[in-house]
Amino acid sequence: MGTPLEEWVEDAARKTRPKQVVWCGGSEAEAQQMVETLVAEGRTVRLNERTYPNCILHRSDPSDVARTEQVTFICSRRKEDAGPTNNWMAPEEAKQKVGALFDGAMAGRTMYVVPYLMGPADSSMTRVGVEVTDSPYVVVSMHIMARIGKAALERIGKTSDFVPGLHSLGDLNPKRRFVLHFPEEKLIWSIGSGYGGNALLGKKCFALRIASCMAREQGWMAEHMLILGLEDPSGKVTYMAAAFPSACGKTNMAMMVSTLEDSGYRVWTLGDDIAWMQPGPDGYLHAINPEAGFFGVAPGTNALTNPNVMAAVKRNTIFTNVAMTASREPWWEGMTAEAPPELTDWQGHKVSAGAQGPAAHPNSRYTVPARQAPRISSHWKDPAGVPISAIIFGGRRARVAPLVYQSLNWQHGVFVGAGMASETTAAITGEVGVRRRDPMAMLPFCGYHMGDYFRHWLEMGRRIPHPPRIFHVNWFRKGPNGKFLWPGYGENVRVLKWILERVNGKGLAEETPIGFVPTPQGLTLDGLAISAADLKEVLRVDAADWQKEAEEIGTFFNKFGDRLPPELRAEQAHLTERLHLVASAKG
Ligand code: OXD
Ligand code: MN
Repeated sequence: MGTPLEEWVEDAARKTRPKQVVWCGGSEAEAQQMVETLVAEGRTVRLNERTYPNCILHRSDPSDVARTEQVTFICSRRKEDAGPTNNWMAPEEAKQKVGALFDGAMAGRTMYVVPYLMGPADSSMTRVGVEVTDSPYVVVSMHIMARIGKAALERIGKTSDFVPGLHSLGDLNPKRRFVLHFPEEKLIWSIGSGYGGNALLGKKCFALRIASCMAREQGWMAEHMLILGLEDPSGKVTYMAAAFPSACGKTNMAMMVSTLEDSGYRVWTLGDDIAWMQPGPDGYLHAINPEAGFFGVAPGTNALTNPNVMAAVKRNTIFTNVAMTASREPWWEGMTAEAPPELTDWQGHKVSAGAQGPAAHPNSRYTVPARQAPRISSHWKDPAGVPISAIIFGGRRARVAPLVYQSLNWQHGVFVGAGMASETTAAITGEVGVRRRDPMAMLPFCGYHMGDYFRHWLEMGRRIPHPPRIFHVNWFRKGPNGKFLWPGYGENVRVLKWILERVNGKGLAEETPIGFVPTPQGLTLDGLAISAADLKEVLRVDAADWQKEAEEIGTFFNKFGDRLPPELRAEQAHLTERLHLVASAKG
């Protein structure tokens, strides 16, 4: 009898029938060998070794370029435990139907066994996973995104304390693509896709969907949040976590180069996508970044929007579905003002200037080690995590939501997160620019009933003696002319500075029906060219718009039936009441 891990791997091999099984240790030599394999397969090229040392460009199957939520399932025993926002399949049916697709799926291929840690090796918040996969691209990506090898194996030892993840590319046919989560068993099965969010099982599948279930059972939180530290002129660093839907700028925000550096406000990076948080002995909510790399959206990234990542991706980086210049450098729309005259597009076709359509896929990505971020915080691997003083929710809203507001208290903050909405982006397959409710930016990632998830948030608030203050931001509000009102990027530090002041009981604010909104004097605006009219507009709370919003949130809440915590229904009623009061005072 082998260990539970050995037995599970043997089972997986018996089912998928690979020609060989290779255990991965995470060494550099292993990564290089994997790159050789990828290059030989023909969809991967090495980039300019002088300007982009140790960087590769991988071109995925054109049908496999984003997360596919329609084939992502929560396979809980009871349908009602998956809730109304998840696709559900019965575990037995899933095992049968998708099990059949795994039969012989690795024939003629190599099965790689990747033991990995989510979190620093010496943290009690860290959890272990093992992914078996037939994709060398997944292995090289996991080398960057997680901590692979010995430390994970040592932690598992003879126990069954690991999250198993079975992955195969299958035949890459979207009709035979499934991403399955078994929350009771803490098991993941993914077939038919090599795309990051579907195939790097440590990320969305484990660190969010399965971890959200573990977190609820064990009294912690697994959230779709970046983590950053804001240093003030005294040198004190205040930590904040922020949740935004996919491709709404979390990586840019986490790596922000503050435009207030000269006055002593500097941003430190800890994580760009996922935060695991647990109350610490000091009574604060502590966060770790379970990942070790960033899987960021390339288009629109440039020396202005994210100079830090532009420096970071100059070495040891995997580019996926970007375009390539004649000198074998990566390129994407928005990287430079003008496209280079000659390009190879994301599908490997030569295109010339003025060609139709983007040369890089709108969801093309870079995968870069976190340690390469120029402003990586010295605490990013701290086993105790960092104490979080502010939680920030945000979405892409052309209207309604002001630049920033502070919730009235934790319960109201949970309501703000639960009612969040955003316009969809290219990170998921489907229509772009459609507004959808995306509570806490977890709509695609919560592994259980969202009504219970809201309840867990409320419960956590009661358990944290010094809970973070909760805010909402919107960098994307537009004026009547359709132009963005706020410059964004490094200027967003002005909003973070206000948040910091509010956390410290300062910061000028007006109490509105939706919460505390900065007064125009409350924001530090020196050196910023924004007209008084635009400033007023970006901070404006329109009662009529918000009445409609409150109604829509109410309708959305109906989905959750009696699993919606009554506290949230009460918050919605209070908001409506406050809006009425303001409207009648004006009228
Ligand atoms: C991501 C996503 O890749 O949210 O982080 O889709
Ligand atoms: Mn994400």
